[in-house]
Amino acid sequence: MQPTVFITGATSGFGEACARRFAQAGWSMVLTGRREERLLRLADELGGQAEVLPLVLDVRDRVAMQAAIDSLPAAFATLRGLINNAGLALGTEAAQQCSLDDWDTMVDTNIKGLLYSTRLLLPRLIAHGQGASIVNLGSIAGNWPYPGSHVYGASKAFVRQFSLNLRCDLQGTGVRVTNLEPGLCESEFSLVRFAGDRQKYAAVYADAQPLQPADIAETIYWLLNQPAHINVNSLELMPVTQAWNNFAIARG
Ligand code: NDP
Ligand code: 8X3
Repeated sequence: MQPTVFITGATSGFGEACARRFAQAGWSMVLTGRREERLLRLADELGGQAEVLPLVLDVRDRVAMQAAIDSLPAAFATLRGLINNAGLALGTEAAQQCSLDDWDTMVDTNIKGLLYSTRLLLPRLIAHGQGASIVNLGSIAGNWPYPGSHVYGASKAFVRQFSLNLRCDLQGTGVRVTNLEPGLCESEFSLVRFAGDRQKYAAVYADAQPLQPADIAETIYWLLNQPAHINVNSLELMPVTQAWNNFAIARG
């Protein structure tokens, strides 16, 4: 039987790249996201390589998540992998200028959505036991502060601590947990962050040689294929062109 993986947010960026990488290796997969047309097109495209179950789902909808997961076909009774990838940043304005609605959306998606998929799928990962893996998409924004990161960065700091805490509770089950913490990576992430502004989106990546979604997918594939006795607790990666800058000092 082929190994199985459940990927949240498979309609673009890292999630889509993971779907392609795992399909190439013949893994069975559940792919989720809100944009139905994209999801079905991807499932159709990859369906020749692997067993693909597309689920149109909003990770913020706890009732729908529970219903969909409860109804998973028998082939997904046990899961080898969960890639908690669905997430977003909204805006880069200073905290004192930005919208509470945006903060709600980031908390509901990046924190609560990830909690729902994790809790609802844990029994299936534990049923698989040794070798099962959860990869949570953290970020460098959860490790390092920068202006305009406020709730986005804080949501990723939550994901980091939750990932480490999960490891304690899962000890003895064989289930591994990794918090993956990428830096600048070219995807629709910045299009979403800048509310569809293509100029701002392009400026983020211009001449920067950012990471690419395929780089992240390859890293996640590597993580899920490490020998079963190894747990990579956290893994931070950046493009070579990205580094830290000075502390800021307000003068006058
Ligand atoms: P994309 O915007 O390309 O992809 C985000 C994915 O999340 C989409 O498939 C989107 O699908 C899905 N998603 C968003 N909200 C929801 C929701 N409420 N319910 C279900 N799915 C949802 O961004 P990336 O691929 O770059 O980002 C993936 C993850 O990686 C995010 O958690 C992000 O915070 C993190 N990350 C990104 C970095 C980057 O520089 N790009 C760096 C570090 C971390 P749909 O809209 O169809 O629902
Ligand atoms: C995305 C990376 O640096 O834009 O998580 O916050 S960053």
